[in-house]
Amino acid sequence: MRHPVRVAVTGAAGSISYSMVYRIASGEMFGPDQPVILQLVELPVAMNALKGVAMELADGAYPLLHSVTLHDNVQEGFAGVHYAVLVGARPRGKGMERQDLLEANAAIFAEQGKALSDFANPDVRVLVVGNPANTNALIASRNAPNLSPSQFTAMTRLDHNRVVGMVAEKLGVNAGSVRRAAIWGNHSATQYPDLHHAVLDDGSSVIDQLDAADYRENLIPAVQKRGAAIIEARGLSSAASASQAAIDHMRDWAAGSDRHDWVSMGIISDGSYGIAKGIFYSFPVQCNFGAYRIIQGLEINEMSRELMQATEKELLEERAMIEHLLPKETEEAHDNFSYSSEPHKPAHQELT
Ligand code: NAX
Repeated sequence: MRHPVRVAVTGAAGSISYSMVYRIASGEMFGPDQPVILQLVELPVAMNALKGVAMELADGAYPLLHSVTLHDNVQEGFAGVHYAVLVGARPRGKGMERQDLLEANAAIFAEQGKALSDFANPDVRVLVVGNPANTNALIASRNAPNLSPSQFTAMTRLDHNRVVGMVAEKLGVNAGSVRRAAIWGNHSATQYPDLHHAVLDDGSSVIDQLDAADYRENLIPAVQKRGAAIIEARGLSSAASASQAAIDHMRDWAAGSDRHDWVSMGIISDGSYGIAKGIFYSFPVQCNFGAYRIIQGLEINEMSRELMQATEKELLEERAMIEHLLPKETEEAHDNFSYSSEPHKPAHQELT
């Protein structure tokens, strides 16, 4: 039996986590032969609810669940972790401006980045789910001087899965047969779901089977606004699909993604496709045992360029709003980080 991996989840008593932690315990994130230790983190006010989550984890009698610890602070909650899924974030309150929201989250994610840097396993891999996810990932990584920015990612896999699901429905095919979709940019309404390179299992081009006006005027906005549509229908935000996306993201990052397909991840921009360095921007990537690699050399047409730049602009604006809160000393390292294509070992294999 392998040694267990330590997995921290923040916001662990919230809706997304309630759809996720049981699936981590059953092996869906790290595989059916990988035991896990769950280190669940919540705000002090939610510790009682978190105890309930832990009771249900015990009642699931999961063979892969080595142990569960509960924490009301990240310094203890992140101790020794190999993976961290940062779900908890400050939601937008009444009368709160975008700047207030960014600043409130900057304080949370700065503390979390620092704690990861100081207390997590040096090979930790971090997924930021809590919104605004891309800029929160930037803040966390800039506050983690002992870690590489490539160890931080923001979740755009839900957007990726959404466009795959929608186009599959439109073309009357199974979602599993749609490959090479891409999400560019921010996890927000400016994101660009790009189907220009997508193919079906039989090798046929997806974009050739779509009506160009329908793609631009209906499908792209439907993906961009899917979160709002779910809130409108359900009265609650997406939780099951968000949890699925987090599981897909971490599983592919840790174990490798399908080599015939791409996935989308919000990652530190290295300047690929002319996107400003140093922001967390979603690119199409392939993963190979703990490392990701941006898909290079794609032809970008005028429409794509325009949409990729619109979402880049929003991320640059978000960064400008919290720039004064970013530590200066990590700026140069961030902008000049070099991505090693040498695959890392999965963090947990080093333990065994
Ligand atoms: P909930 O409000 O149900 O749960 C959030 C939980 O986080 C609460 O239990 C709260 O006590 C806890 N929390 C808040 N601040 C914390 C902190 N500093 N440390 C530890 N715990 C903290 O929200 P839920 O529906 O689970 O959504 C969580 C986050 O995911 C939100 O920010 C949401 O906007 C974001 N989402 C991101 C998505 C993505 O694709 N990147 C999609 C789904 C979701 O909208």
